[in-house]
Amino acid sequence: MKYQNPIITGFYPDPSICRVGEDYYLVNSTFEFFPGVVISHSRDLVHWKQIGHCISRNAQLKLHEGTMNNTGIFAPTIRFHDGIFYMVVTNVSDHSEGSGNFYVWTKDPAGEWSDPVFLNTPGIDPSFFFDDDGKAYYMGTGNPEIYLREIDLEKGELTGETIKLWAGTGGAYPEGPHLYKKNGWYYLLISEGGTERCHMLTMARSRELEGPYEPCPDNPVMTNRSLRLPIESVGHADLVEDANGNWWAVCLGTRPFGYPPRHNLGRETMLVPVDWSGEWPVFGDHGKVLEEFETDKLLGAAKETDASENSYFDDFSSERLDLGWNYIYNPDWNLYEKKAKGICLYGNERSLKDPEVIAWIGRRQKHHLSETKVTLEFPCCQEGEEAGLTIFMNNRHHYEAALVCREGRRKLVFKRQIGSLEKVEYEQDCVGEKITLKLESDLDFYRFSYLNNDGLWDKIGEGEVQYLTTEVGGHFTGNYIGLYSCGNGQKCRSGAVFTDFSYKGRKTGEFLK
Ligand code: 6LW
Repeated sequence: MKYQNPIITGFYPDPSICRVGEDYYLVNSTFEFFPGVVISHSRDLVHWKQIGHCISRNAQLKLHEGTMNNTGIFAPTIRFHDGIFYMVVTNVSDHSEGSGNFYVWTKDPAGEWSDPVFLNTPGIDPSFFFDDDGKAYYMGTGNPEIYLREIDLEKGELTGETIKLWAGTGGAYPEGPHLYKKNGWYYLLISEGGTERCHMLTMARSRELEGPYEPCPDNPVMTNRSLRLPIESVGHADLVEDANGNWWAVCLGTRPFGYPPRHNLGRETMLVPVDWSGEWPVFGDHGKVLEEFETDKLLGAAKETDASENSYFDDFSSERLDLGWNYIYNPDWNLYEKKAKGICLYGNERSLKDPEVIAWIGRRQKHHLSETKVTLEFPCCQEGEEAGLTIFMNNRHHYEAALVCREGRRKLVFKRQIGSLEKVEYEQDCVGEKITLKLESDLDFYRFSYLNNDGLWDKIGEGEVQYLTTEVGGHFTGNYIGLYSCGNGQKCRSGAVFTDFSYKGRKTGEFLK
């Protein structure tokens, strides 16, 4: 059977996985977006369905406003032990309140998770390890060594001394540690080289938990660096043994295009077959991660697939927002009102270019080739107030079609922000309060249009994809398709009601044929 990578497309980085019987659970980091830490479920490792978030309440997490795409929720680890799921993670910020390493736990991964238990310990990329003797350990990135400390999960306290395990093979940023026990050996898996093009996985093992750890003679055990494969930057992996005794790794990777290569969908989740019949695991195709793997080890055909993968429609009639929608930073619930069919956004005094809480909901762009439509109703009569559809990497890199009140008139505009450059490229009086907008994407352009009175799409502008890529304007995240409203200096007087949101995505390969 063949399967295709990524198994989860779009901005789903730093995957961590655990198995409970025939069920697999996978978590991804979420940075400044809320709710925090996506959790997905699968029965066959290839088809995943989001079942919730480990952080769904404002009280669990304080996201600090400021620089986007590189603060907030970094790499989580998920583990299951004695009937309880644990998710341990870092809230990265310059501020002390609510930042640092913490864990949450639950018996029902699709339900609510506990309040955070903070662990006063440095570094990022925390992980838990449960030894056969019942002891639990915390692992994190020191500088440069990966370190280990015993933890008392009942008390929520680190108890043991800090033990330095391994500093890797000499690559930059030894990070993302996970520990596994097999055949009497402790195997330590880490990433090195940084999350960009030199990313790699390395391994070391020891007979004793505390070490000394001897590196694998074949390090790096997995990398796509300098090969120009369709999937690049692979690393930050976690291993899982399936119910039949076969091993698999999930890792992050990117799909760059153009020259020099750039990517706009963020770091995506890949699945890698692992042959661990020998002393050391062999990852993928001789250590490489391919777009397609042929394997006879996969677990039957998928019964449960995520229909939202290729197309999605939301008339916002359900009681709660679908799990795929996110907010920027901790949401201010006063900015949102649920309508019978629609969601109403009340812009605050801020602008789309402010790295702060604004009235914004967004879904990840999951395919290079996509089409999004949404209908917006916005009276828009106070100077400066604005609402629209945006393709959004961060507050400094985004393009949008919007209704804006300028000089007392309602205008349809297309504008772009690239770094500190801002430009309105289209502006036209708009008679009605209601408009249907469309955003199409391919590898070259984001194209915006609106539905005219004759039922035809009128183009209003386009912007290059390359300026909304990680290499140009981003950090650790990928692009979002966002609906927003903002007052640009004063609170909006009118609410912006969005209805009939649709998204369709296509695989790049299919399009290119
Ligand atoms: C994460 C680190 C990494 O903490 O990128 O690729 C960082 N790996 O392990 C942010 O996702």
